[in-house]
Amino acid sequence: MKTLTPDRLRGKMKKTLSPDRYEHTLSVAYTAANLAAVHGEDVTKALTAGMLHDCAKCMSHKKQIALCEKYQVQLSGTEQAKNSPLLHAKAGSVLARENYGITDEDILHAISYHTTGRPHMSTLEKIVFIADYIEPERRRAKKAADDRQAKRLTQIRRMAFCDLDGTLCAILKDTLAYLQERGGSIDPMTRTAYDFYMAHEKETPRES
Ligand code: DGI
Ligand code: FE
Ligand code: FE
Repeated sequence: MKTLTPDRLRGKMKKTLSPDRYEHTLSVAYTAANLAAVHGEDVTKALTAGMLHDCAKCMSHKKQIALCEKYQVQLSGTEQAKNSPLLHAKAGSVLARENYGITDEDILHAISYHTTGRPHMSTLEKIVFIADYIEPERRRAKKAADDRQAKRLTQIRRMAFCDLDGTLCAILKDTLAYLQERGGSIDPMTRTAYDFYMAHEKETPRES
């Protein structure tokens, strides 16, 4: 299968996603492209990953599970739970490969880990994870229940263009605090990613 251009993917996402989710997707793709330009990453890869990061979001839970089973994707307990906010990342990565012809492993990993993060993320993975959190539509268009309502959004948006690891720490910290406040089950990968980047930040203090 031929790899589709971001332009073709945009048309496909418009057809498969809800209007709000499509707007969010465009915002993530363009935010990721800007972050890529600043941080020396491939802009087209960032656009592609951003365009596809939520491609499975509007599929039923049952179909997402079936897709992951078919391609033997390992799922954690939190990912398998009904109404899991995490499952679409793993299902989306499979869909990107099987339906949209993406073969670039870095793009596929960026989709897989855009919700939880993970230790040792590539620059592209960090960019997609961060773009998903800071995109300009986040506060406006998303349902309150699905929105972490980032307390430090202005600060985090500014930091994203100069310090990817510091931004990851801030987002993971606020996400864990939000989940703890709401009694949400924390996936081991979210916790591991947080511990990894906090330790990493302590080892490499930034100047000023
Ligand atoms: O798909 P989006 O809504 O654009 O955003 P997303 O994929 O980053 O995340 C959706 C939700 O997932 C968000 O409200 C935070 C939540 N989340 C992140 N890590 C965990 C988590 N939820 C649970 N239950 N456990 C986690 O470890
Ligand atoms: Fe998502
Ligand atoms: Fe998203």
